[in-house]
Amino acid sequence: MSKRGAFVVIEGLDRSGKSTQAETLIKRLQAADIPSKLIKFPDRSTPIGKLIDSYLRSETELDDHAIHLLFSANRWELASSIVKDLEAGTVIICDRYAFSGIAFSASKVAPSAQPDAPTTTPTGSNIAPTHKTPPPLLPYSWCRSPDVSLPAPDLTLFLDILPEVASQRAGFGGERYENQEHQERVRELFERVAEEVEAEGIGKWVVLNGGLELQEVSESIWSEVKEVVRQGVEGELGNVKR
Ligand code: NYM
Ligand code: MG
Repeated sequence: MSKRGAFVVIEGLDRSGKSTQAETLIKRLQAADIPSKLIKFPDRSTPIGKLIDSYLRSETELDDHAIHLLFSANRWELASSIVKDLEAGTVIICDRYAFSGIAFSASKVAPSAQPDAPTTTPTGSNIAPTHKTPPPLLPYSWCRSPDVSLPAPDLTLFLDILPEVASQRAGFGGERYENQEHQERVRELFERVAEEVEAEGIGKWVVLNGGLELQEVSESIWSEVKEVVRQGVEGELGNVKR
């Protein structure tokens, strides 16, 4: 069996540098004459992607379940072309994937359940604000389901950055979910996703320091991918598991 292209996903919080790094990486692959393609989720160009874009800009309201399913459907729209490209030997660099879908949706909480809002007991006495994580709007396992069976990445690079650092970067706050509290919960959810991916043993999950200088991050990415993108992958493409 001939080798296929590697499926590499870059994940992280908003403003963690994913898009910049994905572009740098694809240029490097092209300069090395390695057949490669850059894709991004959400893909805002499709009809489903346009609904997602409008939701993220707060131009439309959608039920939390519905938007979650649309994000997943947006991946399913491209799933067969991803498989085709990988089998043809093309490396796929993917800016966000199903892991963002799980982490961003499963970290949603009801506005009234935001931490730090002092609550009042029936007797009128104030309860001190707690920093306990409020209950999620969508169960974690429900959030995972729609992406089950999608092609699984061979390698996921998580650009780790502290939410307080990300929130200081230019452009932060323009879209839904771009607030520090949500990003803190997203980061915790990503940790859970990472543990599960590692336990499944289907693809590799690597955490890289996204707080370094651009070039240092690019180099750390390159040292993780260079072998697999040059040599291709021997085994069959995996699937996202339940
Ligand atoms: N996002 C992204 C989700 O909530 N679910 C998903 O499945 C995906 C792929 O959309 N805040 C969120 C993460 C981001 C936002 O992504 C838009 P980007 O990479 O900023 O365009
Ligand atoms: Mg963003």
